[in-house]
Amino acid sequence: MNLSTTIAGVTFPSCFMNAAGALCVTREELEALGRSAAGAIVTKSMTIEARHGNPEPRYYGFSGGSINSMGLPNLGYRAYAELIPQLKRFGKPVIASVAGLTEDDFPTIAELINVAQPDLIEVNLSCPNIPGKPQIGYDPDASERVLKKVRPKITVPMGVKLPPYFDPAHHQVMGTMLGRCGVDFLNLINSVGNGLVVDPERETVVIKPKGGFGGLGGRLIKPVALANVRAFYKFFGERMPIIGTGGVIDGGDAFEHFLCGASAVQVGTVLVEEGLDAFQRLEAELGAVLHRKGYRSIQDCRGRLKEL
Ligand code: ERO
Repeated sequence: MNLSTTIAGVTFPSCFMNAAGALCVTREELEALGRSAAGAIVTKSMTIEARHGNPEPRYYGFSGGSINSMGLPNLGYRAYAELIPQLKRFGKPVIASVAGLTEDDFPTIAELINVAQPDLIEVNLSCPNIPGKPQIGYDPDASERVLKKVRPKITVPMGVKLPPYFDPAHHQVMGTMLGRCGVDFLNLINSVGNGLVVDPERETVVIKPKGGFGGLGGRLIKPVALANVRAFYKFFGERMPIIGTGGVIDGGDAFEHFLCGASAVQVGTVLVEEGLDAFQRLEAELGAVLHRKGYRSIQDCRGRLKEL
C-alpha cells in the first residue's frame, strides 16, 4: 500500500512521524528516527539556550494516555542547526520545531535554523508547561505577531503547532488570523494542556512540576484532536495541509485522522511507550485498513468523513 504523502509540496515516504518531543531531543535519538520506518525526523522544540527542562518525574504513562511537563528540555538551536544537514542524509524530510521563551526568540531561532535548510519549520505556539508562560496559541494577537515576525526570516514551508480549541468561535478567529500570516501547514494538536492525573492509592499527583498539572496525550485526547483537524479542514479546505496529532495508537486511529482531513499523522505517547518499532506496526495496520476499505492511498480517503 502506498502510504506516502505530501505536505506543502514536500513528499514524505510514510505518513507516520514522531511528534515533537517524542524521542527526538538528542543526536542519537534523531539519528535513530532517521534509521527507523518513520516518514520524517521531527526535532524537539528548540529554544535559544540549551535546557534541562523541569524536575522529574515529568512524564507519566497510564492506560488512558500520558501526562507530561517536560519543560522544553533541548540542546539549544545552535546544536540543532549543526545537526540538521547530517539528518537530511537519511533521505526523509526533517522538520525543525521552533519554540521560544519570548516572542522575539522565535524569529531569531527560525532565521538561523533556516540556514540549515530543514525541509519544513514548525512554529510551536502551544507549549503548556513553562511555569508562568501562557500558551501563545490561546492569544490570537500574540500568535499573529510571532508568525509575522518568523515568516520573512525563512524560505522553507512554515507550519504552526496549535493547542486544542474547544469552541467553534476560536476555530474561526484562529483560522482567519492564520490566513493572514503565510502559514503553509498546520499541526493539530499539541497536548491538552494543564490536565491533572491523580494516584488515589498514594493520594498524590503523578508528575512533579506545576503541582502535577501537565499536558495530556494519547488515547484519551483523540476526539479532541479529530475535532480540531476537522474544524480547520472545513475552514481552509484543501489549501491548508494538516498534520493530525493526538490519540494515534493504531492504524485505525490514523485512518480517522485522514477521514477528518489530515494529510499525515504524528505519534507521541505510543512512541514513548512502545519505541521505534511502533512505526512498522502502524504502517502495516493502516495499510490493512485502507486495503479492506478499497482505498489505494491516503489522498483517496482524506477529508471524506460523512455527516449524518
Ligand atoms: O513540556 C514540554 O517540553 C512540552 N510538552 C508538550 O506536551 N508540548 C510541548 O509543546 C512542550 C514544549 C514545547
